[in-house]
Amino acid sequence: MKLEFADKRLDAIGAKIENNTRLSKEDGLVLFETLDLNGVGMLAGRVRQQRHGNVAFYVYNQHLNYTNVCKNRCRFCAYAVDREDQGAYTWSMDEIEQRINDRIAEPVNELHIVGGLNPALDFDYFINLLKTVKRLRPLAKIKAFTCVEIDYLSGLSGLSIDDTVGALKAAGLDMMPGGGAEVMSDRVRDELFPKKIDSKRWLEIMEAVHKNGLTSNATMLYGHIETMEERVDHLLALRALQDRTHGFSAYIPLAFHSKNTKLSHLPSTTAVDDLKSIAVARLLLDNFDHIKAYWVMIGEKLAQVALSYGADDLDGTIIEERITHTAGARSAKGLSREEMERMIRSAGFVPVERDSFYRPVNEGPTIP
Ligand code: V47
Ligand code: SF4
Repeated sequence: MKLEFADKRLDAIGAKIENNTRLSKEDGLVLFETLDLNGVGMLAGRVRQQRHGNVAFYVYNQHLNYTNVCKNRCRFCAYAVDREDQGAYTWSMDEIEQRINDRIAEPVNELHIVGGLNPALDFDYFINLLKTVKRLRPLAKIKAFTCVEIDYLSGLSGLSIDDTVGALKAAGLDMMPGGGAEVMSDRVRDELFPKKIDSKRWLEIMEAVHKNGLTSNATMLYGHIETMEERVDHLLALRALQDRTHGFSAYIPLAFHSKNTKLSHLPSTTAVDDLKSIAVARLLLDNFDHIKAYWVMIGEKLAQVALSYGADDLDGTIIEERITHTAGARSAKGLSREEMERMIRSAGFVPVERDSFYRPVNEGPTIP
């Protein structure tokens, strides 16, 4: 069926998608700049339907943010503190064990583990962390550490990136989350996160990780000072790396939350921008299998709508998310499996609980 667009520039983009012609940077800019949100959504919804039919994925997961002490202190981050600040914490192995044991009766399939760059921790801490989690949850997958942490751990261990990843894998690492790239622009980095690794290093580490046989996700932090061109360049850089490695599993746009950050004067992202960020990604990232609507950041209600705008995954049930909630997110702290499935069903999709590799799981396989 031919789609009708309010913005006629979408006709040519629609024709390209129909003919499996890759979209260009100019197409990406049109998609971000057009006011025809529904037009972009129809295109993305159709691609999503072709790839995944009526299925919408979610994972039963638990977040562990092992420390909020971070030497980078990015200007957009409300979560990180200095060691001597009130509220600074670093979990010992006993505390990590306690947190996992608190939910041991629940069928957690994935542990999502990230934290700050805390100079008080040595490489053994990270190896023990993975081993402890694996011992308590042998059947769950561990998705841990962004490229920023991997770079830091390579410095701590004195090992190459390949050997660092090898040591973490041997201790239990199964895959990597997508954070840390923020927006791949030197201009934005200079202003917002000058101490963090640059985009060249992020891409280099991701490439090494993929070549070491681990899959990962990719993200983009949007809705602060970035331009539309910087957004498109970021997506195209991810697409180019994916052409080489095929190691990315999902892409997740992350809506900036400004509360308690050095950018607290900036307004929240709008629903239109949130939906467009999902839909444009679905169209530009033609070599990514999955696009996630991260309900923690855009709220449960908009995440439901996003399933019709290109997203096929709502991420997880998530227990105890800290990074976005410290920055003012008003979404729930976690959702039950029933709530997740109700959200998906009432949006017109069929829920499929998955593991970290998008394999469907049956009820409760991960309780040791
Ligand atoms: O890299 C930090 C972002 C990321 C703020 O791979 C903020 O499955 C919004 O990467 N407002 C960490 N965002 C989270 C992340 C993630 C989340 C869910 C799933 C996956 C996955 C990965 O959070 C950081 C940074 O980009 N962040 N501060 C803030 N104020
Ligand atoms: Fe540290 Fe990550 Fe926060 Fe930056 S975003 S200050 S690297 S915890």
